[in-house]
Amino acid sequence: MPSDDLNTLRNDALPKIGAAPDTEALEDIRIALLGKSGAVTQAMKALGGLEPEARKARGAELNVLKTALTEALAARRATLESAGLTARLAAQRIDISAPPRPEPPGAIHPISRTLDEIAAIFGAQGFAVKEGPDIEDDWTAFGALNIPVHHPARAMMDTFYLNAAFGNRRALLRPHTSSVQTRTMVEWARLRATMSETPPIRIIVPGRTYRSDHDATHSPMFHQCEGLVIAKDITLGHLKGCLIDFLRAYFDAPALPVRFRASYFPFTEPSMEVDIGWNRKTGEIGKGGDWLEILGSGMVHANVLANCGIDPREFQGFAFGMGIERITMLKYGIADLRLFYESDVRWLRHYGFSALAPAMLHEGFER
Ligand code: 2NL
Repeated sequence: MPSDDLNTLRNDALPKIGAAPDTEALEDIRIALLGKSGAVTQAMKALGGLEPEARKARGAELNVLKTALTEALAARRATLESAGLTARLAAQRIDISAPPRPEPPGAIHPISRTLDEIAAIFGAQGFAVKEGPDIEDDWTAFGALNIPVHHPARAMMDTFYLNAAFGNRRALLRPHTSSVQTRTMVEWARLRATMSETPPIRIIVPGRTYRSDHDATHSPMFHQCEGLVIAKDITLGHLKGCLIDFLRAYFDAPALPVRFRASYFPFTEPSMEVDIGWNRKTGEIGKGGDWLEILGSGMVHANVLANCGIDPREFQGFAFGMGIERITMLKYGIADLRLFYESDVRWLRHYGFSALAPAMLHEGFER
């Protein structure tokens, strides 16, 4: 049975704690009981003046009392705090019936639009889109492509080399997306060794490329799209049909004149530039007696196939490459390449495309 004074203290304190109207009042009660000069604290200090036997008994009583008060204080605090939160939530309710402020719709960048259109057109021809790293090694970007170490093409491409290496291969920023085709062929040749049947390679490779070059028509970062088809029976006829269809769909000109002109690339043999008909004076595409170079293409060089582990006596194929900025500028009459990368929202509003009208050219170009 606790001493009378402690009983009184308890019977007085507990209802007060339970009735504390807010956390400030509760804190005042806590200080009055358990603070430095609080009632319980004082009673604890007074223990020192008692006989050992009495001190032990009263000490135990005080501990029980202190625990009871501490628990009551915590319980009341929790109640007050949760009530406070409920009150705040009620007071700060958001009126979701208010009309939203209008947000200006974004626009698809012309480069993204061209990449979407290319994927849609080649997608309809059965091509898959492949991507790969922007940081490459010099074997994957040059060596495998029949461009030997001292070939002028390596210097020609003004490659950005990095102070890094992958084993004994130098790291660089890829100057074209062909390296992704190299990776695809190497992977495909490995897979083929484990399977009785392998589907043909039929890919396009859009992506960022880098060269140390900067003026109105060149940017150190730009975009290319290359394509690659490898199978047992692929001919130059497939190359021509594929690219003629692509160009007529992309420029939305069913009768677009297309010319294949002999050229040279180290990675293809034979190699061809692909020109389209246009009017040099008016810039109009599809009419007029002038030719405009659009693409590079050719049959994949036997050395390239062999470098990637593919037997050139069993397989052959074609490849092509084009500059995305260039064909975008031609199609939409954009004069300065540098504006592509300035992120000027006024330019983007003018030249951008609605995200609600995506490129879906596989729906048909027949007219
Ligand atoms: C151009 C010309 C071309 C290729 C790219 C290629 C890739 C492999 C094998 C063979 Cl892995 N060829 N790519 C072929 C011919 C032309 O690009 O004017 N690009 C902007």
